Amino acid sequence: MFEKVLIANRGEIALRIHRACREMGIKTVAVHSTADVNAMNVRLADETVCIGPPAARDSYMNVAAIISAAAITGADAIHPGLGFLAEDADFATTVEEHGFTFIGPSAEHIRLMGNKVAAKEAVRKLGIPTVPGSVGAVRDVAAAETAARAIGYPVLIKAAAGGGGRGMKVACNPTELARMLPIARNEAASYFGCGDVYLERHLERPRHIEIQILGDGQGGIVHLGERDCSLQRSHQKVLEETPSPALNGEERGRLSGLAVVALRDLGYKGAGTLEFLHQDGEFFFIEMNTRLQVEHPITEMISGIDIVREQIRIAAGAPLGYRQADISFCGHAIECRINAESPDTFLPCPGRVTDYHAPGGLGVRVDSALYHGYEVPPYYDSLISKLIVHGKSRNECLMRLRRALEEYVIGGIETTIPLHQRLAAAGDFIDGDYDVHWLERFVGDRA
Ligand code: MV4
Repeated sequence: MFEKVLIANRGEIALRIHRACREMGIKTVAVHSTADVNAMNVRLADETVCIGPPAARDSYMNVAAIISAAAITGADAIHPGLGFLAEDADFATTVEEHGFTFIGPSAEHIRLMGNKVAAKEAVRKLGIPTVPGSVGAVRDVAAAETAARAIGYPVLIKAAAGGGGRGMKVACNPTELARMLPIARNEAASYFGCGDVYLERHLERPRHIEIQILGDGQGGIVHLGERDCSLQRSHQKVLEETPSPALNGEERGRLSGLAVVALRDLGYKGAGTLEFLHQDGEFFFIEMNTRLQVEHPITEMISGIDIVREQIRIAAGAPLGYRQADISFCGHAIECRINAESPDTFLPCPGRVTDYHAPGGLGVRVDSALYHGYEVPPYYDSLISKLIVHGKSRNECLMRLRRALEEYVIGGIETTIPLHQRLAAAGDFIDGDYDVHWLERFVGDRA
C-alpha cells in the first residue's frame, strides 16, 4: 500500500480524498494555489506545496509543478480528484513515466472514453445499446444529410471531443442541418481543439441515468447501482438520487448487466461511470466518465462502499476482494449540490462565510471544506458543499432532506440552499416525475 499520496485538487473533493487516505493510514500532500493557502484540506494535510498563482491553468493544471511537488515530498501516488487533470490521458502517462502511480484508470481507457465517437463505437461493439446516429464523425454536409435521413429528424449535432452538453445543436430538417453543421464544427474546433462532430437521433424527453462501476483490472468487476442525474440546469447537475424513481427492477437489472459485461470485456481498472439516456423503457449509452464523480456519495450511502478507498486499493494493485453478490443496497439517498451562487440568477457569489452551521443527525452527511470565516475565492467552480441524506425509503429521505436544508446556515454569501428548499417541496419532484428538461422550466417559471 502507498505511504504517501499527493492530492492534485482543491476544495471539498480534496478533503474527501484526504479523509480516505487518513482512514487507510496514508500520509497526504496537499498542493494548492496562492488563493487556497487557508483552505481546510491544506490545513489538514501532512505536507503542503504551493504550486502557483490562482488561475487553474498555472496551478491545478500545471503538470510540471505537480510532478515536482510529488518528487520533493516523496509521494508514491497522485490522486487527480475530478475536473482539472482527472481525465487528461497525457497527465496519467506523465505521472507514471516519473515513477509515481496514477490513481485512476489506464491512460489508454481515459483516452478512449475522451473521444465520444470512439467511446460510443467501442461500447457498441461490447453489446451496449447506443443512440441511433452517424457511424463515426460526419465529414461534410452531404454525408450529414445522408446520415440524418437514415436516423430520422430531429437530429442532434455533438462534438466528438466534447461531452457535458457544450456545443450541441438540434436540427429539425435538412436546411437547418446544412446551416448548423459548419457552425458546430467551428465551435467544436475552438472549444475542444478538434472539429469532428457526429449525429444522433434527438430524444425529446429522456432521463439521465448513470451507473457506477469498480474494476480491479484483474477480472474483478462490480456495479454499485445507478444514479438519476436528470435534474440539471445549463448542463450542471443540481440534485442527484439513487435508486432512480424511474426504473423498475427489470430495467435496473438490465442496465447493470449490460454495464458489467461490457467493462469486464474492456478489462477496466478503477472507478468509472457509464452515462445513459433512458426513454420509453430503453437505455442508450451516451458517454463514459473515467473519474470519481461529484455525486459519488449517494452511491456510498446506499452501498456502504467507500469509492475513494477502493480507487486507492485498486491503484495499489489489490484485487476487489468481494463479488457482486456480497454487495447489498440499502434505502435511498439524495445529494444537493450547494453552490456559492444567487439562487435566482445563478451568478457566482464568492466572499467571506460569516456564519456557518452544518446539519447533522442520523442519515445526514455534509461533504464540504467550508468553515466559519472562510473566504470563498472567485477563481474556481462555485460548488462549496454537498448535502447528502439517506433514508430507508424515498419518502423518509425526502422528509430528512427538508429537515436538513432547514438546519443548514451559510451566512455572508448567497447560496443555492433556497433553490433546494423549493425543489424539495415541488410536487413533480416528490412524485419522481421529471426528465432532463424539467428543472430548466422549474427555475425559469419564477424568473
Ligand atoms: C442527448 C439528448 C437527447 N438526445 N442526446 C446533454 C449532455 C450530454 N452529456 C448529453 N446531453 C444530451 N444528449 C440525444 N441523442 C439530450 C441531452 C440533454 C441532457 C442530457 C442529460 C442531462 C441533461 C440534459 C439536458 C439537455 C439535453
